[in-house]
Amino acid sequence: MSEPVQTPPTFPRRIFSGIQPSGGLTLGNYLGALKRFVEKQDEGIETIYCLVDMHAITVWQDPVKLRQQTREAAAGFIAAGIDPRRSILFNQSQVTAHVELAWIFNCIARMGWMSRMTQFKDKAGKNSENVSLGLFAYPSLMAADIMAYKATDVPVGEDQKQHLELCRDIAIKFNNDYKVDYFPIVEPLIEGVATRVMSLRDGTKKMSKSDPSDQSRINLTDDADMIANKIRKAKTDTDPLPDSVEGLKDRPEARNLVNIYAALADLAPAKVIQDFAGAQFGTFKPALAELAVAKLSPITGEMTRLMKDPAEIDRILGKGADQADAIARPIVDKVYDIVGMIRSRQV
Ligand code: AQP
Repeated sequence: MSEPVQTPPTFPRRIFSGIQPSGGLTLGNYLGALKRFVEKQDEGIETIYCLVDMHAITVWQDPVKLRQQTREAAAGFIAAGIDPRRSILFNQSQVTAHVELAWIFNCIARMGWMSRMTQFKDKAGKNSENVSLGLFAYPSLMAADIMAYKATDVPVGEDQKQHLELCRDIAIKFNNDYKVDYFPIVEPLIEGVATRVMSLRDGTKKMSKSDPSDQSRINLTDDADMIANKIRKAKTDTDPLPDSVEGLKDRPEARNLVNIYAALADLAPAKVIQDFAGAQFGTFKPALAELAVAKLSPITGEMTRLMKDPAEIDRILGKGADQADAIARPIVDKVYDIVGMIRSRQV
């Protein structure tokens, strides 16, 4: 007799994503992640968003600044449209299920898998002997962040694609090793024209909050003059804008500015090129600066207002952590059971 065919379980759709409070939020974080987080919330799917402070300390963080940056990031989320009544918003360290599951995943993930992570190689550079063990294990904690909620969909920028593939590998290996269908296999949601916003100083490098040059990025806390000034000074070539997107192929800086414009205006890059075909940067940059200020100023203003009441931000994060814990705790407790740990304390 043939074996009965097992249909894999279906998992309810749940969205999880996070941002490190390792500096101020950038335009890259906004267009590649935050703006998308708001769209997902507005689609009515359950959304869980996390300020991943445990990830942030994989690189040294000043404790006073870390607290400040975490509150500022929370303010950025809310100002950008995350509604704590409709999404769960919290900081990672308040929900211990993340690190507990990360340890178990450290025992599932293979050294070879981790060694292939390009973000580790980029961040460690020539100094790999001297970076923290946490930086190496970062993708395992990221997999735990997602799997602690059995999240099915993870909106991220392009740079996180490899980490999500690793998350899938860990979930598959866990399910196989323990002969269970316990964890879903996540789908990365890498969508839109701004999945990789590049540095304003070098169109081949990702815009990053930890880049030593503040001129390389637009921060969500920058005022209108700073935004306009950074865009005016952004590196470009000397040619006018082409009349088709193909003409941007070998022009990384020009392509970056066109993509930023398109993402901010919710237009296709082809439409932006159609509107600005043949324009010099002397014309395009002021238009981009005007658009960026119009889109970002309301967020900056709201962030400034929210930051005046840090106790309220802490209250929102605490309430979100309670809600997150209520989902993650039973999921991680069941993992202990699956792997064979005795859990006999009376609580
Ligand atoms: N330049 C970018 N373009 C598009 N998306 C981006 N993201 C980050 N930079 C860009 C997306 O933002 C989310 C949160 O990222 P993160 O802060 O957790 O870590 P990161 O990707 O390492 O971002 P940074 O700014 O480069 O941080 P540092 O400098 O601290 O390492 C992710 O979805 C990411 O894809």
